[in-house]
Amino acid sequence: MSDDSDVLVRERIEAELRARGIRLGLPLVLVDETGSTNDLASEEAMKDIAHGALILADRQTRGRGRLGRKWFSPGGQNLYMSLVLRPQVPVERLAAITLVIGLGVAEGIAGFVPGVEVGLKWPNDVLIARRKAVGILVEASMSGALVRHVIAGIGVDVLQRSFDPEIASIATSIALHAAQPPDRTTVLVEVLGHLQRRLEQFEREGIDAMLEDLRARDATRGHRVRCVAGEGTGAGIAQDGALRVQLAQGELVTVRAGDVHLL
Ligand code: BT5
Repeated sequence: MSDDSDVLVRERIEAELRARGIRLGLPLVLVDETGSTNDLASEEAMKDIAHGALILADRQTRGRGRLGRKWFSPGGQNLYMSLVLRPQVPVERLAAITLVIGLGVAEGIAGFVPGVEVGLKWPNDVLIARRKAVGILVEASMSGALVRHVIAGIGVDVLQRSFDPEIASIATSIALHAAQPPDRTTVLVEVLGHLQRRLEQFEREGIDAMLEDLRARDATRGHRVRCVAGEGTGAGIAQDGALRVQLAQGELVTVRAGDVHLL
């Protein structure tokens, strides 16, 4: 199966964002290639680039996930982006921002795959039909108890149809589920629109107002999972954004860190 590809053009992205009244994503820095957009974004953040700025790359040579894991980042096909955010939220509420971003991205891509389940796998994956299509890597820069800035790195598999053997059994893309594969710019603008709405809501109200929507997309609920505490069944997202798991031995635990695997 051959992969589709398209070209990202800065002027077109900026024009579409402006036409839709979307401020998130501007200013935009677009590069052909970089190591990791999260690193480029953190350099820009140190130079005081504005809240909402977007660093976007056609491909990455050292795309990364959490704990130094690799994010496959071939050119021409997917979105590799990092937003510089200076969220006005108390530091103790910041951890939930990964879920908020996941929700915004899920809503942004759902329209391209009608009738297909777009779910969130706590804490940082968006799944299409239960396979990973999006990874999110949030890195915060702190100064004491103050949040200086947050880099929200988002990788979205858009047009790619065949994956490296290492991830072939777990990864998917929008194109593999869409009747008509969208171009990357259209997906980017849609995702940024939804992200802007959810991030503004998060600053205003915390995650309370979106708990119902988060829970509706929870891909672990009622499914067998393995988490740091052991194996069990996903028992829903808690009020503060943590994940509850009903362990096989009977205990109900609250998971706040680490990976959760769907079994
Ligand atoms: C993540 O980590 O899922 C966060 C990935 C964030 C990537 C974005 S791209 C823009 C920005 N710049 C960066 O350098 N990173 C961010 P984690 O939960 O640790 O998952 C990593 C795992 O996802 C890998 O070990 C693979 O199993 C799988 N994986 C790697 N590349 C993938 C891809 N393209 N599509 C689907 N799954 C992939």
